[in-house]
Amino acid sequence: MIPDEGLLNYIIKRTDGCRHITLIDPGKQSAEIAVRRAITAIEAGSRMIFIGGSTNTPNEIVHTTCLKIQEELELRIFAASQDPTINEEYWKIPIILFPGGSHALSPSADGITFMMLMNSKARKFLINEQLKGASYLEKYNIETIPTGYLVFAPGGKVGEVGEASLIEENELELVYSYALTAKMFGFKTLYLEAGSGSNKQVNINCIKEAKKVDELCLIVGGGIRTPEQAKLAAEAGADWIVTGNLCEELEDLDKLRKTLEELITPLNN
Ligand code: 1GP
Repeated sequence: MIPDEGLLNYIIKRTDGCRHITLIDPGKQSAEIAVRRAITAIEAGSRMIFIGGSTNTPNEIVHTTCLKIQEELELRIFAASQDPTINEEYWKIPIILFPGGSHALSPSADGITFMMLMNSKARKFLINEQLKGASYLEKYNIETIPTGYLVFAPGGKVGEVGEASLIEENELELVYSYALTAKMFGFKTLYLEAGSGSNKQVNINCIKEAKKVDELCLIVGGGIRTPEQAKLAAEAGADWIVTGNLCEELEDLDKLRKTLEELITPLNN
């Protein structure tokens, strides 16, 4: 659901401190489970849902997952409209496609991280997949969030599949140049990625370096599992923290709620 202030404004505003994104991989769970996880994550304070992850998930599965989450959010918004103690806006949480290419799209999504994998060696991830997907996004009126995507060592599967020249933690000048280039291209957000399931989060000095470029909203993810790691990234300048595996591993929804609350609550304090 698109918040009243509009999708891009909602994403890039800086008044809230650091916020949290839950990444849901529709290839790893049924749509019903994805809905329960998304709702629990929102109750715990997560303020955006990314849909993506596995390579080659069919469009149909991605679409069903987006649709079912949107239907549940509509119910929550309706319930809130009948209850003066609940703010409807709380449930207007964007469902955003976080694709690995021009596949895995859905007209039910509110938007898409329209990304350039800036440190890829492959034309495919610099411009070709974007060319393939552009008409679809126009046809279904899916809002694009212009995003620079940088993969840091160790990089994991995305580093490998995306043929990235992985950025090492001491390459601070390079990070700054990438961030500057992202801004000059007109990207609104820059996603600093260590790779899903990585044993190392993006180095805090790299986050600080990217933060030196103003007007870029920083999304940081990969390997973040503890409140301490999330807090470090937030203090270094992340506007959004993404966690994926952390949520996928917790089948019990009460545990998921508690774990996410412990990670998200300190981000704004
Ligand atoms: C992957 O940055 C995200 O693109 C999330 O990574 O699964 O390690 O949380 P994790």
